[in-house]
Amino acid sequence: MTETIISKAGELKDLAEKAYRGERLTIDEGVALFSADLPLLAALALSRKRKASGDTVFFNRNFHVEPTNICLLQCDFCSYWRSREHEEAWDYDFDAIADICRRYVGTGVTEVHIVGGVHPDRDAHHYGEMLRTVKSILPSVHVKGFTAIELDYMIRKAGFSVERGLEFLKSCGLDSIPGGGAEIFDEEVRGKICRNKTSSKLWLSIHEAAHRAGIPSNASMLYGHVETVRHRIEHLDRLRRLQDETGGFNAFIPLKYKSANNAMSVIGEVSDMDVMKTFALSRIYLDNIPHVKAYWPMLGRDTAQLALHFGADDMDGTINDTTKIYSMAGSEEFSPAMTTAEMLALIAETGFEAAERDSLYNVLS
Ligand code: V47
Repeated sequence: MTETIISKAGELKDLAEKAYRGERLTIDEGVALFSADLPLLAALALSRKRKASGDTVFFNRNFHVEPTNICLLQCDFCSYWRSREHEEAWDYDFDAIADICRRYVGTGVTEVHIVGGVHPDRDAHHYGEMLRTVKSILPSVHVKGFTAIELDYMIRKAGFSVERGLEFLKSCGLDSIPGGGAEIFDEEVRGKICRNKTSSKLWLSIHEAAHRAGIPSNASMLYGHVETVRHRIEHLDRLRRLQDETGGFNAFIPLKYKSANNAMSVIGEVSDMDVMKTFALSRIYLDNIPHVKAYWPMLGRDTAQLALHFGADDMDGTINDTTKIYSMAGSEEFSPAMTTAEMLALIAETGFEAAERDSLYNVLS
């Protein structure tokens, strides 16, 4: 028994030294390092974060537009989707979206994040018009819009190839693509939690096509449900391989499964310790994605602060109470909204230096 522990400690020491030197870990090494204790993982992740962004922690001023919660896919982990007939379903027309955007004219907001359900009737022409509406009201605001899942459906429905569809949406005002819809890339796990969803291969190929078309993107991972640690590291590995080819990912967002009000609630939620280990491994393993995001509306403010000590260097934005995805799934942040002053104070409290950024991580004065 003692011998096993000593030999494991020896193996972890070698791995920790390798990670500290900034060398690439293999999948097996990533899985092994996950079993290291928290202080070691925090130290390694922080050293990697400091090499990427020094003491800076980024945030932006943003809001969300969630055009509809009507969704064909009906994923088991999702608390947000409703059928068309449901009394809690919503489906905004362009006037409603224009009204939301008008609230932000002259406020200093730099980004709108558009994400919603896969509505059966909507194609890329519809969303192109939506992008034009947003840009007609907020011409200089960066539109980070539509997960690869939404894009897959709307582009096919319009009869476009992926390349042509992306080019069309870019011409209508799409500036970048958010990281959603990746869930977990293992197809067997995907079959258990989101069986109707676009495959992992297609998710990756849409991001690849976007990068080649000059549209940067983010990537996410939904974890803490029925997957194993190996599935998580394999997920990171596929992202790392694509990033080697294209360099188009700006940020990675680990998203802990939140269990309220959905078909998988019985699973419950993983501990904060698991959350911190996942942040650390994300930072250590993804040596080529510059930013790791602690998405505070999902984590809650305190846990997001803690994640900054485990490799995260970005808090996402001020949000202004415009997203429902996480509050519907049971997040502590029921109406997520922060003023810039609150965001600055939250980051300052952690000992890091806050920097307001644009959507491409240029620091704004
Ligand atoms: O893909 C849905 C997740 C994602 C639950 O790119 C859930 O900057 C946990 O990706 N528990 C969409 N997670 C949101 C997203 C995102 C968020 C913030 C910033 C960015 C960015 C992207 O939300 C979905 C899914 O993985 N999600 N339901 C749930 N119950």
